[in-house]
Amino acid sequence: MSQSCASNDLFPLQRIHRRIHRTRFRRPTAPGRPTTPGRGPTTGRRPTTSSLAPAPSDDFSADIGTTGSIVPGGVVTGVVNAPADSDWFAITFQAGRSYTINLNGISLSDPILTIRDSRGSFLVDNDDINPNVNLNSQLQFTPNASGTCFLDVRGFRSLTGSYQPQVEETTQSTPLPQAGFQIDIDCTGEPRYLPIFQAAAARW
Ligand SMILES: [Ca+2]
Ligand SMILES: [Ca+2]
Repeated sequence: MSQSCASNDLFPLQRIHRRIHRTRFRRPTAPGRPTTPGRGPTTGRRPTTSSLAPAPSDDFSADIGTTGSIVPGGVVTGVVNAPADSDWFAITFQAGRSYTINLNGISLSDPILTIRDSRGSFLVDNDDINPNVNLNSQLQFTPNASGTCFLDVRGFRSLTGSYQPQVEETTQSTPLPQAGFQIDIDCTGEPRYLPIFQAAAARW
């Protein structure tokens, strides 16, 4: 019973002692220093990484595994997301045909167009259709062999923005003559000219 009473008698003194102890070692708030939510003077925590700007994403890669593609007669839209960004588009050309590739900037004020072969190696490029007048790009291309090439789009220097390449087939393959045609020769002049006309007809 005495233990119980001694405990009751001493309890208020222990509470006062703890209160004094905490007050003595509590870090005082600097006068005039604004308190920021989540960054109080007693927390000492660093800012979380969520406050950092996210890395810019890219829509098309700059390699032969790109998901970008375009067909003659088609139009696609892309974005040069960063100063060093380069977007590739796969395209299948047919040998003996000619193509006109136009690259028009939308918000990208000065695009550059490059054609690469099936391995991604450089073939030809164009910066401006007319320097200081028309900064869009244009290439005329007649492949020697059929196959897949790549259109490489980037911005001049560090320019970024959206763009739109389009491909047009500008010449059609020459149709073969129909078999079974006949050539009639009516020679009314001197007979000595007849073999000449006959030779010409046989050559046709
Ligand atoms: Ca891009
Ligand atoms: Ca240009």
